[in-house]
Amino acid sequence: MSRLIVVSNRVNPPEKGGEAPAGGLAVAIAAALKEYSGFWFGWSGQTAATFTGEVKESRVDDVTVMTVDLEESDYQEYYNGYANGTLWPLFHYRIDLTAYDRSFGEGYGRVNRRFAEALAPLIQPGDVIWVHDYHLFPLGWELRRLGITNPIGFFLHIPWPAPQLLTTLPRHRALVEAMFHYDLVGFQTDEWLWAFESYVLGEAGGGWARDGRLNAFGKTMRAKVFPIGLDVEAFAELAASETAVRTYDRMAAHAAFRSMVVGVERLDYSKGLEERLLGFQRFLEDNPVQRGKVFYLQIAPTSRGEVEAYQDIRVRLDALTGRINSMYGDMDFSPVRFVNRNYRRDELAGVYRAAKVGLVTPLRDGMNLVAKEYVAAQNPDDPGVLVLSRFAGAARQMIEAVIVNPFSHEEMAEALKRALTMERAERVDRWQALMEGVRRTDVRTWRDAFVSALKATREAGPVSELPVAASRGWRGVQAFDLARQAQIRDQRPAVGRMRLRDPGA
Ligand code: GDG
Repeated sequence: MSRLIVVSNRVNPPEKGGEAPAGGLAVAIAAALKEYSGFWFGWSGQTAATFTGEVKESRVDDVTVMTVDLEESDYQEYYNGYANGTLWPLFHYRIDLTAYDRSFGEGYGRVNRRFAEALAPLIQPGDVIWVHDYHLFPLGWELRRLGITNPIGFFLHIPWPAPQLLTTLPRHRALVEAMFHYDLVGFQTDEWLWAFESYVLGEAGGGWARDGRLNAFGKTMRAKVFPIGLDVEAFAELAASETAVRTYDRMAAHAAFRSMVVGVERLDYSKGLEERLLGFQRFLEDNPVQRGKVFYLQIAPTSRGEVEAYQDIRVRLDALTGRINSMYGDMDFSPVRFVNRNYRRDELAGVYRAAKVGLVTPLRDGMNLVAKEYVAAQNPDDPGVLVLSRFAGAARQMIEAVIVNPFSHEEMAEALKRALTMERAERVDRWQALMEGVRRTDVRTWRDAFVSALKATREAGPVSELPVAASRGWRGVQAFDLARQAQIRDQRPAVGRMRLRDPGA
């Protein structure tokens, strides 16, 4: 069996029930690597005075990891700079927060070269390489420059922006050209794939080959959708653990007769925390009868605290929380609890289960694993309700959630009311449909689909036929847009078509 080499910026497999903050990416990759031979390569999280390229090998929770340290300037320019100061906001549709600084771009290119130089000697014939996320767009190109001919795939965990946004980025063409040095590029949803294809066709003058691959910059690659999922079994184990049960009991006892609404995410402007608080405030305003009966717990550990835009949100959220609590609180009760700290995953499972509503309302999100975790943690006989933003990739799959527009305080307030007053029969029906989807598209399905598509793309050989000329240019994009929209409409069952029991039946 060929080895699988996973490459991502940070290499941080979550330790069992560990305290370490685990992003969705880390959780998903660790689960994927446990069943394949191979290793996980990337940055150690440490900085050194100068870059040595020395690779350190270790084993964490059954996963072999190979790491390199970076220089302090690498960390500032590549990680805090280009990756999290430029690409993250731009790819989450926040050009107002996007920093365009030449040194960031240079640091980004340098680190990708360094990664490639440190990784190339570890690659053997037959290895399959899987690169993850926006920190490493040019890595495939750099590996090719060093003569690596193995299959290389790339998966983007975050959204791909519409061409109108991407073209604001200096050297956007080079970024897209880099994607054509991979054999396969995966996106979370059809929406992000569609945005990518629009750029390729409209801006880069590319087209489709007859076998469905994309052709541009004199190269051919395949782009496809692979929605990421949960490690459902591991999560079920966590949810049944002693700590989860203890946390559940503690939360349930503490809530007493009140209903708990929960939100869990890294403190990030893309997650819509301010809009969520305003939506909750509106809910209390519009529903006096609910005041004192509901409280909202937001768990939001600090993330990327050295990037300016991240320091600002904390201050604004504290102020907003204080305002709502002073308006709607009582001597012995605060309607909002905002906790800026990290919890263990097994504790989170208990908290999810104790919450009547899981409020997952990002302004833009590649997928969102919290939505899936919330569903997986529920009691099948008396499940809570998932309120989900239409702008999370997860909303393309989880249509049985209560779907909201997080920019509308009214819609958020109505969704909360609906979720908190929903009859048990409807909650059970919705949950069953959601859970079936969470199980069907778990992390194993995602990993196996990606790895086998990567191997198949390589086996398909070079494309001998010319691109389909008619699809080129902006005229082609317009025709393509219409065709794609029709396709999406046909594929997505309308929420109204969902078969639910009559309330109260
Ligand atoms: C990126 C994309 C995509 C949160 N607080 C704590 C904690 N978490 C864990 C959650 C969940 C993970 O972090 C967050 O995953 P998400 O998917 O929601 O979001 P991102 O971190 O932005 O992940 C995203 C994902 O990659 C995978 O492709 O879905 O769209 O942005 O697992 O439980 N974990 C612990 N303590 C906390 O306080 N231990």
